[in-house]
Amino acid sequence: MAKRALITGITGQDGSYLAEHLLAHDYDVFGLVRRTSTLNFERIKHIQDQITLVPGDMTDLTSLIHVLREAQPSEVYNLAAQSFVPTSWSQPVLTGDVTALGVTRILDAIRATDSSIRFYQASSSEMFGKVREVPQTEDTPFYPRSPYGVAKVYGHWITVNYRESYDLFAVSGILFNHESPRRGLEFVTRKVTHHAARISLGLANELRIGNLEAQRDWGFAGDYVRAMWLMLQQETADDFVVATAQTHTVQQLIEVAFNCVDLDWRQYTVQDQRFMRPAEVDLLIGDPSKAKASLGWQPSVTFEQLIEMMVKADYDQLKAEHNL
Ligand code: NAP
Ligand code: G4F
Repeated sequence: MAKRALITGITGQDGSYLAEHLLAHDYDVFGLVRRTSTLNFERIKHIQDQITLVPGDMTDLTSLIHVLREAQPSEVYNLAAQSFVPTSWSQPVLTGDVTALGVTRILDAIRATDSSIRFYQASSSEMFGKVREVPQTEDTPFYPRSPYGVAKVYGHWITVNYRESYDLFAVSGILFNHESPRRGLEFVTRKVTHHAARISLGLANELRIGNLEAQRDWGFAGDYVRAMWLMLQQETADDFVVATAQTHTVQQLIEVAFNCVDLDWRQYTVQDQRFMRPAEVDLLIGDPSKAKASLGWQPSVTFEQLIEMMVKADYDQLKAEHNL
């Protein structure tokens, strides 16, 4: 019999890549989707006839219980979250409700319906925040710097707690930033690659940006969903850092993206206070040794390849949209 998996956050960047990965491994894939007045299935429209979408919301425990009863999954991947860091300052209570308490709701729904379900929690390198050591490992203490980071720390520890309290197979993947052509336009990589493509096509004339010095460990989302799946195929439940072990500044990101379209980034980049954060995460760089040793996982796409892939996708899409 085919394995059944439920993905919360299936309409997001990672949800779409994970759904493709599970379909390729012959899973029956169910996706939790919340009601919206206009459909937002852009990232999954190419696989929509191969998956089953079920209505629900991470703020509504009853809906989660119904979804689990209907889908009867053996694996649940909890990717749903308010995931944009700046929004977590303007909507801190909502962020806590969805990104933190949502984890308890789905864990409790699992306990109430079928405690043999294996559970993956999408934890984040944002939990390291003002980093206590470099590089960051599974043992590095957390020091979150945003309401989003604080909510993810809660989600991480409630996952560990349910594993230890109720013997659930519940794991937390501490994933560093991962990007793709499907990344939301508000995140810095996609904002930069989209603007580089727009400027080179004559559709825009500047990139307004915040902190150029922040450093991130950026990888490809397609590689990272493979790590999520591997974590649920192990004999014992454990937590893993997933990262490339390379870090780059936002300025380097802009340089690489603008080089892809033969533009000098300095001529088009304007620093704008509106994109600065009240508290910044200055430096993230992960040590994925444990994932490599135990899961056999390693990234397959370099930073330069990732940015080139994203610029090209934006360029091709804009050209087609504007008949250029
Ligand atoms: P994303 O593109 O922002 O997707 C978030 C998903 O969550 C969307 O499908 C969204 O649905 C859904 N969602 C939000 N609120 C919900 C609610 N109340 N009920 C049900 N669904 C809800 O995020 P992503 O980049 O794919 O990231 C996936 C997960 O990994 C998130 O938990 C994120 O915090 C975490 N993470 C991401 C990264 C990264 O670099 N990408 C790194 C570490 C951890 P709508 O489409 O309806 O909005
Ligand atoms: O792309 P970002 O918005 O991602 P951030 O804040 O690192 O969070 C992402 O990665 C986390 C994993 O570490 C996830 F958990 C989270 O859900 C999300 O996917 O910003 C990256 C850096 C920041 O230092 C920010 O200050 O880029 C800097 N930045 C500079 N100018 C900007 C901008 N970020 C954005 N979004 N927009 C700017 O104009």
